Amino acid sequence: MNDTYQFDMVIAGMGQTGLSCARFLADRGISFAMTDSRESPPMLDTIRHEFAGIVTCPGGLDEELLLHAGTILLSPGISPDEPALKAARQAGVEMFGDVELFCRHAHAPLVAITGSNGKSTVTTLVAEMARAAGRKTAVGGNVGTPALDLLQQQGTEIFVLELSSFQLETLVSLNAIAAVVLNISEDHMDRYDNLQSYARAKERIYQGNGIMVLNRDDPLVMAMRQPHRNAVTFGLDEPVAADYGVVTDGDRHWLVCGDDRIIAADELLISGAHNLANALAAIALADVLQLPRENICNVLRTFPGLPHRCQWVADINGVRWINDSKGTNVGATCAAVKGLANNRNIVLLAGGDGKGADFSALARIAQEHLRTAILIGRDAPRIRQVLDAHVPVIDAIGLPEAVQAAAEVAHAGDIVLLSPACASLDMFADYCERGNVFSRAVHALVKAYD
Ligand code: UMA
Ligand code: ADP
Repeated sequence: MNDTYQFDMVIAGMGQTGLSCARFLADRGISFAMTDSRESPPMLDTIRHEFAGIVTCPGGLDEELLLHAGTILLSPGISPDEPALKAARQAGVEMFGDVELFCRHAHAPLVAITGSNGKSTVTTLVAEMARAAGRKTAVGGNVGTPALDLLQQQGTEIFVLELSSFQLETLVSLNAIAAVVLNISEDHMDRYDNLQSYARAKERIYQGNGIMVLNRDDPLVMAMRQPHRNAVTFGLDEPVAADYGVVTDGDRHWLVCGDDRIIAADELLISGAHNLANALAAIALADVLQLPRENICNVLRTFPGLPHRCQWVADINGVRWINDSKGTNVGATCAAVKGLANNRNIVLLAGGDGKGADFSALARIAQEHLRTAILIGRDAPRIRQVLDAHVPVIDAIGLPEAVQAAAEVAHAGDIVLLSPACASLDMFADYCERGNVFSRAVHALVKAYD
């Protein structure tokens, strides 16, 4: 590489995050170059068009470029353990991600949300609650809009950020006024050595001195409690003191804070025990922001849930079809099945890229709740090994074929649930495309039966 190739920053990754970093740096006149391991990263054309003359090196992380960087700005999808990045770090080059840069420049209170499952639901609930209370709210991070893009919104009073373990790995300047780890279950085991190292990445959300919001039903989260910090807990049992929980009165369940009844569970539009936990976490975070309870409750009464999360698609001949394409790990699929099941009435469509997961927890829900499992994708054989002893298993070559097979085996009263316990990337662009393919195949069935 030419010696003149020296940049204040080298952005690793030319996806959404890389583009947001480039815009941030260009606006501030900071020199940068970009590299990506892929031959054709998704934002390459946009970047070359928007930043004419910028050095872009796709087709492999460019070690020379990285070694000569002042700082490496790392996209979340790239592991810091990539050899070229390790070499640059060993040579003394500083490295962090977009959220670190965001934290150094954000000047409004920040609520931070992580966990293996429920992040986007809780992030959206808190942001909607803040907006309902008339607070100018910017929401983003892993849920969609890259953090740095949020800085362009003028007059923001509250930032609500969903943070993935990847984004937390290199973060040191976070100081959220309230932060939560919703739960920990296995995910991204193709990137972490074990569950402990994944949990350690998540735990980084509790840096700083804000209120720790903790899930008391999850021992791995409770182990993160720091004794000298202010903390509140949430859980599905009766709470003590000013913690959040559920009490039962006759046949009604109430979401409460201490003795204070906030809302009855049957008033919520989102369903399943996991969503009660999500609602409690959102209330706890909203209370730190001192949002009026009236606004909090109105949002809980009207929020229909996000697309591709246990989303109703159709009822056909007494069979209900549900799209939970965002169920991308074993914990999410178990929660979705338990939340929806009534005896063994679930026909589960699962499979895809398991990200190195251990699928054995699916055996228990299979025994209790599944009529049949229909499998697609790369890791179908590994899931079959776990399920075979407990439930009939059918292989399908694609999702439309899986929908056809499900229509043949489902009985009236059953639920056909797409909740793959896997990422979609072996067969689809993302979980949204997978969910849309499912919904289209189900709607085609509706027409066929008309
Ligand atoms: N990639 C390469 N080589 C590279 C750079 C990326 O192969 O040099 C691959 C990654 O392995 C990944 C994909 O490209 O499979 C995207 O990586 P990226 O870092 O460019 O991702 P962005 O487009 O910037 O999107 C990221 C988040 N994606 C990931 O962390 C993988 C988005 O979360 C997030 O919405 C966005 O930033 C804005 O903050 C998505 C996600 O899947 C929804 N997150 C994971 C999850 O929720 O499980 C963590
Ligand atoms: P994330 O952003 O963490 O992926 P989402 O809110 O998008 O979480 O929900 C994704 C899926 O995870 C849902 O479709 C559901 O299957 C499952 N899920 C949601 N909340 C929880 C929870 N609190 N515990 C376990 N599983 C959950």
